[in-house]
Amino acid sequence: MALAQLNRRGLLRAGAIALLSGCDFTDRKGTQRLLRTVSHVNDHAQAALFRADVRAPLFPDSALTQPFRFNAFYTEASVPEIDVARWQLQVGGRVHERAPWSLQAIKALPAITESTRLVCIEGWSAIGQWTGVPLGLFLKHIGADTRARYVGFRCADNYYTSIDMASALHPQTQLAWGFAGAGELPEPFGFPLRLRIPTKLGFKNAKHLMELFVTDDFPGGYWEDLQGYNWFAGL
Ligand SMILES: Nc1nc2c(c(=O)[nH]1)N[C@H]1C(S)=C(S)[C@@H](COP(=O)(O)O)O[C@H]1N2
Ligand SMILES: [Mo]
Repeated sequence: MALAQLNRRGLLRAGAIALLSGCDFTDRKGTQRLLRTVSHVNDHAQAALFRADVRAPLFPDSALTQPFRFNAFYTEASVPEIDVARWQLQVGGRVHERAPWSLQAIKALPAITESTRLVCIEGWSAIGQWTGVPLGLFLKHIGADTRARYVGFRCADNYYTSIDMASALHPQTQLAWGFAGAGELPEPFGFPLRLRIPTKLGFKNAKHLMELFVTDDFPGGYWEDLQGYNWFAGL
C-alpha cells in the first residue's frame, strides 16, 4: 500500500538504496521503514523544487464536474453536522492573535474564486469552484510567524493534516467557505470551512476545519501517518 505514494524515481532510488544496504524486500517491516525514509527524502526534494510562482491550472465553468465527488474516511451519511452559530476556527501556535474566528469574520476578509482540479490519490479527480480567503492573507491577519515550518489543521471529524509554510503562502491556497457560486460549502464538501490547496493532492484539502496552528514541530497527517502517504503530496 505504501508503494502507492512513490513515484518512479523514488522507487528507483529505493531500489538502489536497498541494494546498497542489503535490504531484503521480503522483509515487510524493513521495506516499509525504507519506503518511509525515501518518502521523507522526497518531502525535502519536493519542498526544494516547489515554486510559489507556478500555478495550478484554471478551468472554465463548462469544465466543472457535476455532481461533485465526495470522499472521506467514512461514507457521506456520516458527515459531521456542524452548528455554525457555535462554530469557531481556533488559531494557535506561533501566532500573535489567538482569538478564534467566526465564519462571518472569515467571510468578511477579501476572497478569491478559482476553478481548479481536486486530485484524489485513489485515482480520480474532479473540477470544482471554490471561494475563500487566501491562507497567506489569513496568516497575516493573525500575525503568524511565516518563518515557521508548518501549518497544521484539525477537523471536526478528527481528521488532521499539515502543510509546509511555502505552500501555505502560495497565492492559490485558500480557506474556502464557498463552492460553485453558493455562498457556503455544501455539508459533505467541508462545511463550514475547508482548506483548498490545488497544488497538492486531495487528502491535504482538510474539510470541516476546527483549528489551524503554526509550528516547527512536524504535525503529520491522518493518511500520512496511517498509510504512509507522501507528506508533501505535491502535484
Ligand atoms: N475532514 C476531512 N477532510 C478531508 C477528508 C476527510 O476524510 N476528512 N478526506 C480528504 C480526501 S482523501 C479527499 S480526496 C478530499 C475530498 O474532498 P471532497 O469530498 O470535497 O471531494 O477531502 C480530503 N479532506
Ligand atoms: Mo483523497
